[in-house]
Order: sequence, then C-alpha cells, then structure tokens
Amino acid sequence: MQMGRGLFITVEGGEGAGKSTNIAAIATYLESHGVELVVTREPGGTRLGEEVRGVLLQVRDEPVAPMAELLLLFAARAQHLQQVIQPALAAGKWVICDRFTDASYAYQCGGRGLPAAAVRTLETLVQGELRPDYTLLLDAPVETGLERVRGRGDLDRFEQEQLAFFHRVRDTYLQLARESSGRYHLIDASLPLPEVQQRLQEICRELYACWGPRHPGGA
Ligand code: Z5A
Repeated sequence: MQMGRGLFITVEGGEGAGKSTNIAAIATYLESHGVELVVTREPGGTRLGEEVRGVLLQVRDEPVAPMAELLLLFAARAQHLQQVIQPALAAGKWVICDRFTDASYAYQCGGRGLPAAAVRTLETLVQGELRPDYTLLLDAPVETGLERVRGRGDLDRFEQEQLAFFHRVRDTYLQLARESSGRYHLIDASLPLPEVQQRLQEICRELYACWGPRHPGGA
C-alpha cells in the first residue's frame, strides 16, 4: 500500500449475508475512533453507477448476455474509481465498499460461467494496480441468506436466479478467500447478529491498530 493513502476495504458475500447491516456498524465504530471514512457500494456509488445499477437489477423480458453484464459493471466501476474511490484514498480517507471486483469473479465467473481471464483483463484495464487492502467476506449458507432477503418483497434480476447459481457464487467466494488468505477475513454470517458484529469489531480494532490515524503510515 502507498504511504499516506487511505485503506481500501471491501465487503463481500452472498444475498442476505448482512453486508448493508454490518457496514453501518463498522462505519459507526471507525468514525467514533476518528477515521475519516467514505462508505460506498457497487454497482453504484456515483449518479452514473446508480443508473447502471438500476439497469442491471431490473427484471427484463430479454436475456442479458453475461459479457454485457460484466462490461456494464466495469463501466460503473471505472466511473466509481475516478469519481469517488481514488480521490478518497489519495486524501488519506478509508473507503469501505459494499462489493467490488471480487463480486464480478463470484457472480459473472462463478455464477454465469465467464472465464476468470475476462475479469482479470478488465480489472487491470480499469483499476491499474489498485486492489482492495482487506476484504471482509460475510459467509452464510445460501438458503439462510435467501430466506433473509426473500421476506423483503419483489425480487430483483439476480435474486430470481436458481439455487445452483447462488451455490456457485458462494463456492467462488470461498475459493477466492483461500487463494488470497492474507487479504481476506472470513466471517461466519450465519451466527446471530451480535456475534457477527463482535467479530467485525475485533477485525476493525486490528486494522485501526495497524493503519489508524496515529499509525505513521496510516490515514
Ligand atoms: N453484482 C454482480 O453480479 N457483480 C458485481 O461485480 C457486483 C454486483 C459489484 C446487487 O448487489 C447485485 O449486484 C448482487 C450481485 C450483483 N446480487 N444480488 N442480488 P447488492 O449487494 O446490493 O445485493 P444483495 O447482496 O442482494 O444485498 P442485500 O440483499 O441487501 O444483502 P445484504 O446487504 O448482504 O444483507 P442486509 O440487507 O444487511 O441483510 C438482509 C436481512 O438480513 C436484513 O433484514 C438484516 O436485518 C438481516 N440480517 C443480517 N445479518 C443477520 C444475522 N446475522 N442474523 C439474522 N438476520 C440478519
């Protein structure tokens, strides 16, 4: 990581793993310790990105080509990086992003069957050398997560996928966590919320101790 730049943390997981709920708790914890923070999400995070998100999540009467889906995600990501993520990191702020490129590996490669090389090529093109410093993977059995979100009403285009799709997504995330164990923190998101949040707080405490405002290389 470059000296003086902020920490780039991504939060990943399947449907209903608790990303939104827990990001709010993480942000409260870090901000109360004086960390300047930008909380954002993908797809989204900019006006253009939020429009792309609408296009991607909307249920359509035509099949969406997996490559078209991937390119839309990376178009939104390019805008997000230029407009939000890179300026924040350069200003020494920490960025917490609800999903990032690992979601493209999990959903578009694992879920939809695109080759990982396609994501790797776009990753290099769009991000250059920027990669998340830490990734918090909220992992729960597929059925547990779906049960949590399916109580919410109308399902979006992803949520309407078959069970096998979500199993492939989860398997890909777990494989990424094994391959990049230095970057990944795996959290059992099937536990009761207070226990999940306690574990996340421990991780944040460690990150703060290493990279917090008082650390010489920190924000
Ligand atoms: N996508 C992609 O395909 N490729 C990419 O590169 C990117 C994204 C970046 C939208 O993302 C879609 O974009 C996503 C993948 C695709 N597919 N889908 N669907 P999203 O992150 O916005 O969508 P999501 O995963 O569906 O988010 P979500 O449904 O909002 O889930 P969540 O944020 O992980 O969960 P939550 O809202 O915090 O919690 C859900 C409920 O569970 C809520 O009532 C909580 O109170 C409850 N909850 C949370 N944790 C617990 C625990 N531990 N116990 C009990 N109840 C809990």
